[in-house]
Parts: sequence; structure tokens; C-alpha cells
Amino acid sequence: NPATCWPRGKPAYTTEYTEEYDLADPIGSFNRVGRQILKEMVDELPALYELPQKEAKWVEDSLEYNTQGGKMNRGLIVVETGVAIMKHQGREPTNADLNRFAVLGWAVEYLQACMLMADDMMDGSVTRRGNPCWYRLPHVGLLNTNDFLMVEMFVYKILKRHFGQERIFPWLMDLFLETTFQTECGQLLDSICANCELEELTTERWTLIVKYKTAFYSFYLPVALAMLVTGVRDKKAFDTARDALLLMGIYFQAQDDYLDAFASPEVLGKVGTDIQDKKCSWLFAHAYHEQSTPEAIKFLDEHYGKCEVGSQEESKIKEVYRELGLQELFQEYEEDVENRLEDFKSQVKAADLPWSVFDRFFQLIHKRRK
Ligand code: DMA
Ligand code: MG
Ligand code: MG
Ligand code: MG
Repeated sequence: NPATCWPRGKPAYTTEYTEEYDLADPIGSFNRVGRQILKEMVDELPALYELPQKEAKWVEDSLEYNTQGGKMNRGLIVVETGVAIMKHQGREPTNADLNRFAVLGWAVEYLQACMLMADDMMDGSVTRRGNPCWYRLPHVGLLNTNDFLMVEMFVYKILKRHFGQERIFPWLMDLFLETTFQTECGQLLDSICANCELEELTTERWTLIVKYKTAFYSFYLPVALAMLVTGVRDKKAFDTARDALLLMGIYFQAQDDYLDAFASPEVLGKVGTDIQDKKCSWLFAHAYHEQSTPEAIKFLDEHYGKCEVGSQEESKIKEVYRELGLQELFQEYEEDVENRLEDFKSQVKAADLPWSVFDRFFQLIHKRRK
């Protein structure tokens, strides 16, 4: 590209993968690619962008802090799905294939990191992955805004470096841009709840919020990437995969909402803020609309979104959730999702996709405790 080929150095492409990607050590191998990508991204900052050492180090620290140390479910799924699709096609993935799946997995992890950095600031959260949120560190503060924008751009740097010379590059770009926008729409729907009447925080609104803020980027994106890069081109296959994955993604956020109230912060790595933030959570929407009693509504009207984290009122709201039988209702919902997912089996097979991908993804999250 004549417009971006700087005089001070050209964009570098990584086309060869010399390190062995060992599928017997999926996490170790995936992490190794993560280290390589982080290094590639940081190393070119002084030459290409004239960043002095101090600033390059800042970016390195931010990437280190925000992109590493998660469960990496989304990233690992890209690799697993890529392998499963190639085998389904009767092909054996090469070492380069495996490394490239992992690179796309890391692009998803970077997108996730940027979304979480922005989310924690908007939600007023205190901890993430067992550490203080990045924006909470005294030397970071509002600089977090630039840091998460940079992490977002690193998604495209990863794509350009590793896929920039391939025909599917514009499709990968488009998928990431589209998914990012969907997530931002979801975050808007989620954040505007603070300005809504409790009456408006319904289970329908909840479904819309979580489909956009979570399901597309966490579930459809990793699988769609693996499909694109293994040569799947059938629109029907993408439509079918999307339907099944959105169901799982919506369930995943229901779990996140449930754990926000009922999991211990030590296990979860974060302190729940949904009650203080007046979120349209799965628990609240069901408590206020589906399972409500006049007493519960009265208490929620008085205190929901108005009490502090760790306050007596917050504990009482969780008590109300319990009394309304929401823990039991959640278990019913879980079973319902499991059954509805089974219904997709024939469609997925008809679309010539390996069912194992969907099954595995579901097993990974089903009844999770963190
Ligand atoms: C997460 O919603 C959505 C995005 C796009 C990060 P959330 O605020 O419930 O997530 P968490 O509980 O991890 O802060
Ligand atoms: Mg949050
Ligand atoms: Mg949020
Ligand atoms: Mg949450």
C-alpha cells in the first residue's frame, strides 16, 4: 500500500512459522504464540512509530497486563475449531495452519482485552482476573482510554502482519470490524440501563443486550474465523453456526450475571457490580418481571442501583433473588439451553460442519463456576 509504506521502514509480514505447535500441549503452545505476537507488536514501535523506549515499554506493560492471564477460552476455540474443520474436510493441519489459527485466536483475545478495559471503567469495577483493573492503577487512570484504543488497533496489526498478503484479509478485517461494532451496540444498550426505569429492564431487553455485548464476539467470532480460514464459503453454514453460537453466548452471559451475584470474588477474579450499577442482569430481569412479588418489587424500587457494593441492601437484594427461586429457575434455564442446543445438531450436520465443535464449546462453559 503506497499510502502506508513509511519511509522509515516497511510493514513486516510473518509468513513462516518455525516453532512447533504441539497439540498435546494446547495451552502452552497457544501461550507461546501469544508471546511471539506481543513481541512482534512491541518490537516495531520504535522503528515504525518513533516511540521512545519509555513509551514502548508502556505499551508493552499494558499489553502484558491486559491481554495475558485470562482463561483464553475464545482464543483456544479458534485453534480447536480450525483443527476440527480441517479433519472434517479430510485434511491434516500443518504446523503453519496451527500457528495461524492461534494467531487469529490471539486477535480475538486482544479484542476481548480492549472491550474489558473499556467495560471496567464504564462499570466502575475494581478487579479483573484477580488483579486491580488497569484503569485503577494510580499511574494509569484515564490514560486507560488511549490504552484500550491501542489494544483495539493491535487486533488489526496482528491481522495485517500475519494475513495481510492473503485473499481473505478483507474478510477477516470486515468480520472483526463488524463484530466490534455489534459489541459496542451491546455495551450501549447495557450502559443506558442506568438511565432507564426499572420497568424497562425486561427479559426481552436482557436478551438483546447480551446477544450484542457478548454472544457475537465471544462465540460466533472465534468459530467464524476458523471457518473462513479453512475455506468454508457457504453462507448457510455461517448462518447455522451463528444461530447455535448465539444461543450459547446468551447462556454464557446469563452465567456471568448469575456469578456476579452468587460466586465468590476469589474464584471469579472480579467483584460483582451489577446491583450497584443498575444493570439489566438475568437475575434482575427475572426478579422484577417474571417471578416478582409486591414485596420484592418494593424493595428493588427502593434500593436497586442505589446501594454500594458490599452494603446490607446489596446482600438483601441477593436474598430476594434466592427467595424468588431464581437459583432453581436458573438451573431450569440451563437444562432448557442444553435441550435447545441438541435441536441444532441436525442443522449443523446438514451444513457440513463438525458437531464436535459446538459440543466441545458447550462443555467448556456448561455449569461453569468462574
Ligand atoms: C461484559 O459484560 C461485556 C463486555 C463486552 C466486556 P459485563 O460487564 O457483565 O462483564 P464483566 O462481568 O466481566 O465485567
Ligand atoms: Mg463489567
Ligand atoms: Mg459491563
Ligand atoms: Mg458481568
